[in-house]
Amino acid sequence: MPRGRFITIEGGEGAGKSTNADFVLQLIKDRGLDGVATREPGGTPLAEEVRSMLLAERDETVDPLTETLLIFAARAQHLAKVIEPNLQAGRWVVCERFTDSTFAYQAGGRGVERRVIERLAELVHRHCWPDLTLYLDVPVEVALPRLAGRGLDRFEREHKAFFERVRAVYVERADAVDRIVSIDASRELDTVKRDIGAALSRFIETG
Ligand code: Z5A
Repeated sequence: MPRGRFITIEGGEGAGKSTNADFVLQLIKDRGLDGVATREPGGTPLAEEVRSMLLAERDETVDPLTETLLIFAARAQHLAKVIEPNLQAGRWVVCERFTDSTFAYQAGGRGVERRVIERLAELVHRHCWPDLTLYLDVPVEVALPRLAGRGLDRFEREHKAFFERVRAVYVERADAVDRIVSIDASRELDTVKRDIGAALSRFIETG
């Protein structure tokens, strides 16, 4: 049984990750391939509990290293229980967010040293990096209004400069890392989906 492929969808809040995750999974199934969709932080009951801890508003400020370690703890569980078993069973895994988010939010946003994240990634998933990452790029001033009218979590309450730093790291990684395909997600949803479909087809046919 050939190993499945690991596809991640990345981007800031309101970029359209959830909106496009099912679409990506459907494209994969349309090719006759088996696949599952999941997300981070979360994806297992325990990792979803960690997610709730991370997103909750609280009086106590959360130390950036604590936040980073919690994210990697959830990731280790998610890898062990969902990502690896499905890849080994030949299924394609479509995951909203993974370690590129940690570089963007914890290094870019919070100021955690990148080498800390590199070392944790080495420890937790040295042999399991995404095969393809679809990075949905949206300027902060376009993305934030998309969230209007819904309750905001601890991250979404951050100031604009935080989200600008997050985006800068994403853009830098999209330039530097071959597996990351940047898609302008500020356009109409149909146009974004067309580009996602094209990137996925290229990957399936050549990758
Ligand atoms: N986090 C972290 O810090 N470090 C890590 O390593 C990881 C995560 C893994 C929760 O993630 C938080 O975890 C996240 C970072 C942190 N914090 N924040 N903020 P999440 O992925 O669950 O949260 P999110 O990014 O906030 O989700 P989101 O706001 O729902 O974004 P989205 O999934 O990209 O957007 P969406 O729900 O698909 O779309 C939002 C709205 O925009 C919706 O009404 C859509 O209909 C609309 N939309 C989508 N695309 C379009 C286009 N093209 N045009 C117009 N409207 C659109």
